[in-house]
Amino acid sequence: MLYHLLYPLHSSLSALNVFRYITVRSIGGAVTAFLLMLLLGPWFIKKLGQHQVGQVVRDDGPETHLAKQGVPTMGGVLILISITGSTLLWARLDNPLVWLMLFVSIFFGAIGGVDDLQKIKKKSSAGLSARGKLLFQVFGASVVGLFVLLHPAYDGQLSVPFLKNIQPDLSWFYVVFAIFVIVGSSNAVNLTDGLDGLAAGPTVVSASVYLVFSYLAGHVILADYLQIPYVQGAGELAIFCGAMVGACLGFLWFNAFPAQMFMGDVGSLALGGALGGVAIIIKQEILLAIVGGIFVMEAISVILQVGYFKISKGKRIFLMAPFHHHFEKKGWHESKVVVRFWIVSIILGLFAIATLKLR
Ligand code: 57M
Repeated sequence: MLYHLLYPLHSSLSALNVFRYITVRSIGGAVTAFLLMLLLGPWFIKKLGQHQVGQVVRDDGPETHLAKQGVPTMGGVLILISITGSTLLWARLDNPLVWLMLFVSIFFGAIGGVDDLQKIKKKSSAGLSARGKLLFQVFGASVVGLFVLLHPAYDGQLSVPFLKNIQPDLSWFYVVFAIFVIVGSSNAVNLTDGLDGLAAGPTVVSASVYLVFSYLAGHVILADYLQIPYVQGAGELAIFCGAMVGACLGFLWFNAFPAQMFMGDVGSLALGGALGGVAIIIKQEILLAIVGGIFVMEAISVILQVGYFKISKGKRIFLMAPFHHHFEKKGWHESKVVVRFWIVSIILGLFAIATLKLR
């Protein structure tokens, strides 16, 4: 919005030229979202408490989690408000990619929000049915699928990190792949969100990396130089990613151990869906498995554990899945697990950036 309001005045006041730059607006987006979280956080936590929007904690998990009963949840609503408000303020509103990403995050957030409200109302850890949730997620991701199907820039080719000359052509199957990436990413972040700061930290890292890649993908000269796919208008998604970084850092302020609020499914499904959406739109799909390696690892731990549990009729690979519970059960303090997962996430993020030059 600021671009449309202030940039046209640059001929009278040359300082307003800065609103042309994506770099400046991305930083503006991050700082605004962060401040929104910080300023509204205490009021929001109080409101959640007054309306008894508290977490229902399962009693079959690590014992330390029983103390978390009643911690205000659905902080994801504030994350979504900060991301949306900040993006609307700093991004160009004539860019369809920005609106598509806002739609994806709000739609996935709404699915999670309904789930959270049902759990709170029933005072149980069971909300929407898994099938119902998946159906809505597939529907939301199909909107992106339809976009890439109809948009001439998306030809079904995949970008493979390190192997820039190999671009497998998925043809029409790319749409199914896109839906899989978005739904998978949304659920993987959701599974990861089980310890204070565990989902928000790696999301900050992933969104930061995608901020850089969005900027480069939208820059015709840099994209060509680095041999990454050029996507017209993708640069504006750097502002959306910046808003995600700022909002998650602001959320971490309150979610750091011991958490004053949880994000709820409204936050985790939205953030995961948004990361998957950006990965598809800027054509850096496979990179998500590297940048979001923590989310992938958590999801795989659940698949392996549940699969083995069924085949072996009750035996387990990990002490408990998702993976983070395994370390808690081994006696690691929650904060130790979280910080170590962050370290791995940062290393993976740096590795992802390195793919720009390595091949
Ligand atoms: C939701 N939700 C947290 C909070 C957060 C198939 C199965 C493995 C699924 C999995 C599952 O349901 N995962 C997704 C995880 C919950 O947090 C809420 O949910 C939101 C995210 N969706 O924002 O609102 C609890 O997580 C803790 N938490 C924090 N800090 C945070 O910042 O401490 C969350 C955020 C909160 C709080 O305790 O109550 C969750 O874990 O429930 N299921 C599981 O994760 C369960 N695993 C399991 O049953 N494993 C089995 C195998 C055979 C499937 C096994 O390994 O034996 C575990 N979850 C819990 N207890 N709580 C185990 C039992």
